[in-house]
Amino acid sequence: MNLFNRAEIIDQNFSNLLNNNTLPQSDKELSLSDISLGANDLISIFESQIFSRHMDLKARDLKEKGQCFYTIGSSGHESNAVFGNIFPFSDIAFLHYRSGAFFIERSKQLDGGTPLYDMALSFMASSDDPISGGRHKVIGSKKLNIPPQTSTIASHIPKAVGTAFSIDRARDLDIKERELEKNSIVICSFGDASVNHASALSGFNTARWVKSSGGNVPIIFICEDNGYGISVPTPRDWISNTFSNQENLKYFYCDGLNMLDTINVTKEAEDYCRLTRSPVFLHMKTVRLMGHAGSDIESSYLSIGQIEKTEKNDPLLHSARILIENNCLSKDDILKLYEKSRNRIHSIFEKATTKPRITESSEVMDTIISKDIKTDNPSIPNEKIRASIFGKEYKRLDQPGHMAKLINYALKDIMIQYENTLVFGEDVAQKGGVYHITADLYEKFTIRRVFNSPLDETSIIGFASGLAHNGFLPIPEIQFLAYLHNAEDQLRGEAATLSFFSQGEYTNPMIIRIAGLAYQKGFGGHFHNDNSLTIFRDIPGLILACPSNGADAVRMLRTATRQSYKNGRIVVFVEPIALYMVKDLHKSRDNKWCFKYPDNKEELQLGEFVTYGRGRALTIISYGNGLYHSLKAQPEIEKQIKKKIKVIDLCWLSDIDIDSIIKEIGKSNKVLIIDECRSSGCHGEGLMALLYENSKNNISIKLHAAEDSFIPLGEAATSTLPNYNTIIHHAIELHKNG
Ligand SMILES: Cc1ncc(C[n+]2csc(CCOP(=O)(O)OP(=O)(O)O)c2C)c(N)n1
Repeated sequence: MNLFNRAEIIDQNFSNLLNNNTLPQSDKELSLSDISLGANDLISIFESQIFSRHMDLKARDLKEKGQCFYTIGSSGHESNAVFGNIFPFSDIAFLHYRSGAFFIERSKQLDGGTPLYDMALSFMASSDDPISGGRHKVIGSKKLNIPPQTSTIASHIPKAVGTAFSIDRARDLDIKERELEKNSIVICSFGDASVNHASALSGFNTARWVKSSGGNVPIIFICEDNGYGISVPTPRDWISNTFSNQENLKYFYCDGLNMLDTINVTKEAEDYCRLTRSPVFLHMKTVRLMGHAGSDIESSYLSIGQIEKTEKNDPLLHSARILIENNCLSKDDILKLYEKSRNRIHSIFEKATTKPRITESSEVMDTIISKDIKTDNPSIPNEKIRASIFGKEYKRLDQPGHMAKLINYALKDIMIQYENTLVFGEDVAQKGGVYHITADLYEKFTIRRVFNSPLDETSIIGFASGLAHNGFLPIPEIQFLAYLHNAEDQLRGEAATLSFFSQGEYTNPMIIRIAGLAYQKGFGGHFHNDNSLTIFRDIPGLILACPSNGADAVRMLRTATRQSYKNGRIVVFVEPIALYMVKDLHKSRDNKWCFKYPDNKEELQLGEFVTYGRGRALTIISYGNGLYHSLKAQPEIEKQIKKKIKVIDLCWLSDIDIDSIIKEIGKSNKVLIIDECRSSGCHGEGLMALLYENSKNNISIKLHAAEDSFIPLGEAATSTLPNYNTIIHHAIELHKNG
């Protein structure tokens, strides 16, 4: 026997210790009569534990033969089958990656499933895998109410909290898009090392914060504590010391080796959570077998004695003893069940190895964007309803206004039209946001739809993602662009990948409004003037909007909402702070940057851009503040070169319709791109590449972007940015020499 092949040893231990009557004992004396489940349930749970174990063993074997992409197993954690039995499948479950037994046991609640085969297909990364279509080995199923999770530990916790909050809120608001049952709760499991992660702490904290503020958060956090995070031991009593005494987080402990104890405590935890609609922390102590993952050699950081001691405490051995002691199964029955399960898993996995895999990039990318998740958008509200919501403002809608006012109007109309929208973020409710963009939405739509979040961007984006799992269309606000980076993973790693990993079966539409960009004099320095949108450039499927004026902002916000509602798209809507209150373009009181609120049907379609002027001598392409400053410079440029030019406002920084832009540039073969963002990695850089690649004409392009600098406070605040003079300078140079 190979000492390093612990799989073989663990497998043989099962039959040997059973045959020798040397099964491990438990400290807790419990019997069938102490629990509320019957013998059949125990047998079912045990069977799911065995299936899960054989999957790990078989997958290891196939991995060695190069036929399987096995990465991480469930061995030692099989008591999570108890959770799969106790929690009805109507309780949505955001699961730890060691949840094989949970998945199998939950699937027994539905007739006609093929969970073993489906999981085998996922291990094999086959395109037949019903959940990820061969894109990742994930545990997930739409039917079983288990959204697949990414490999990033703890990152599912903030969204699970959002989903928990959504359950009672969707019931109270009676939104028609609601997906989860009224009295359901959320299951969210993870490992003991993961609880240290900022995302996890963000989730626990938000759940408690919301409960303390009067909201309901029916969630059971399940910590499956095997004592290690890969090779790093969790300090003794760390989990109980940290979580057993937190307000609004009821702590339960169970012995994960003893299925009877796990059943009893889980039932208690469930009753408490379902009844009180409060967060619960269920701490299940268990062991980890066969190391962290396929490639992990435990003996490099644990002694053989330690490894063997753990293996003797295999939860399957404990379960076998419990079933024998309670006369549910005999030793022979168990041995037969064990071998029969081995054969079944063997043939299922062998079959799965023959199934197709995705090969083409087009197939891979097919699910990045989901389409038509809803048939239709809600209809535009009638004027009576609008008049009652807008109140005194209704008559003023025709009067030209600045961007801040117009976005506020648009949000009101959107909230009337889309009853499943929620607006939340830091200070957005009573205060109406730092810039009053959400002013009086709270009064008009009540705290149920407009509420303040805790001061935590991770929780804001995670919350949005979780709300969207239950039919809401969240419109979260990030107070300043620089602070989005605190929450980056919730957008980039989580929200943006959900459709990809679930073949569009799960989506988390949202419109994230972010106040940002530079050109504010005398306010904030770098962190309130952050001028980089690079983070959004490489997120597949993300829609990025950056309007330059109120009327376009309104039209774009409507398109964004429609796209999000109907196609599940994630939209980042960047609002240039410096333009919020701007009314004039060329001179004081000319009111040329004030616009009438567009008719409720008007939109600016994805990829559509706006052109100012028809001249051919030069084309300036820009967006946001850069566009505003380019338009200011346009008359002077035209005066100096004695020719007319045109200025294009990109409006959308994703979904760029390059063919139409090239057509618009037409015969003018000189293009000046003005980008207010830092030069390295800015969108202008990408646009320049696109133009060079796609243009058939000989074309001269100059990118005038901001310096690769942070923004200082005071006089020099705009010194690193394109401005009126530099734009004129570059335009003339390009016209002359380009
Ligand atoms: C954010 C993040 N950092 C690092 C990793 C690499 N990693 C994967 S699993 C793991 C250990 C997790 O331990 P624990 O939460 O105790 O769960 P266990 O694997 O023991 O069940 C680490 C560090 C990761 N997946 N995600």
